[in-house]
Amino acid sequence: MGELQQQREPLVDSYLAAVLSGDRVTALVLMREALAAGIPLPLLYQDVLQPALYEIGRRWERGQIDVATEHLATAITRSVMDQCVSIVKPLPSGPPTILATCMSHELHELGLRMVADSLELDGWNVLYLGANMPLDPIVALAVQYRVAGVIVSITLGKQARPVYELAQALRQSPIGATVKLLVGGQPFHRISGLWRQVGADGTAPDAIGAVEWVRSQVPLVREPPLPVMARWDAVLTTLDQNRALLLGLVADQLTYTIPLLAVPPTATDFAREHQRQMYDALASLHDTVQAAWVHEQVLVDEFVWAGRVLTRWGVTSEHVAQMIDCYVSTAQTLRPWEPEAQRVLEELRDYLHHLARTTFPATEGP
Ligand code: B12
Repeated sequence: MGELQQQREPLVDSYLAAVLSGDRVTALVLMREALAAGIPLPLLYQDVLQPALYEIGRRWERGQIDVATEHLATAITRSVMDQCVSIVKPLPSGPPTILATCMSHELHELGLRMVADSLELDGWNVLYLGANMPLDPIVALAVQYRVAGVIVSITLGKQARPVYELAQALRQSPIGATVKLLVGGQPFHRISGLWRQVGADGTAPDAIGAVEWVRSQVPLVREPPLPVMARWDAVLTTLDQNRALLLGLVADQLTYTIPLLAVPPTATDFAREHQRQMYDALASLHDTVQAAWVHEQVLVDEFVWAGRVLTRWGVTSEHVAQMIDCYVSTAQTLRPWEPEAQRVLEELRDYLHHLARTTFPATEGP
């Protein structure tokens, strides 16, 4: 992404300045803005967070920052990663397919997290164990879930030996004939061929490379990512840019298509009851959408906003489905959508209908 390359260095510098001064909010805002500009999270990990962390390591080594500042910057980065992931990550579905771990006494886990997050964004369901894991429980869990792949991250050179032992243990386990072992981390950058010596099936230099490797080497039927979220970014950006126009059009359209909208909120007890139901329904929709897409903030905001307007007008909960149709069809007419965006919006509508059906009790009209 050329644009990111141009922005990369200033972004690394700003991010670094923020985390080194303990400014978590600015660090998060920088990443959120980059995500909103359409830069995929794995690329942000690779081109911004990783260079910033490496630079922190260099400064700490040279005595330019103390250990407390290094810990602070790392803790902020960890939290920024958690929040960014909750913005973009679809909920994994289906059984775990990949186990991600570090070995005993390896405390560096952010690289592993980046790899695991990137795999989950690609639709793989990852059992994430993190730092400092003893060998036996790793193997036991891998066997219990019959995972198709194990990924191990090491940062300290002395961790090569425990990885070798893990490789041997996995080969002798009941999943030994099928499980693939992918290893990575800085020692593998420095020593070419080390991955073979530890008995792994492969290595990759970074999280994006890890996803490519897993795609090509792990032969299994995997659950696809939630259909809408996987391709939602571009559509979301456009909807966001057109928010006022979109919602105005939806409101106009609804006024004609839903007769109840003409009922003033305080006109009858019915209206008040429907107002309450509508509010509950929208609150449920809000929660369910948030749970499903964790962060689908803009989408959720649209519904809450529209919901408030509709509530004031006294709409029944069963009109939520119509609201969804209006929303989607209006969004589709807003601009010459590409076929892919059209499909995404249709999937969104189907998914929201499903949510509406499973979340809201049917209500009687007046
Ligand atoms: C943060 C940090 C810590 C934190 C870690 C916290 C955490 N939750 O992770 C803490 C404070 C615990 C720590 C402790 C130590 N640290 Co430290 N640490 C770092 C620092 C600054 C950043 C690490 C990091 O997150 N890097 C960013 C990630 C994203 O990069 P990455 O791991 O390389 O991952 C990428 C790729 O390698 C690849 N990848 C990684 N894993 C995998 C796995 C697979 C399967 C694949 C395919 C790819 C892959 O993809 C990732 C994303 O692109 C580094 C500096 C550095 N150069 O990394 C020093 C650094 C690694 N630490 C160092 C040292 C010396 C230590 C300590 C020994 C210090 C001490 N005396 O206590 C201890 C050791 C603790 C232990 N037993 O593990 C040295 C290591 C020197 C060496 N060559 O051995 C470094 C390089 C600092 C330095 N310049 O001297 N550290």
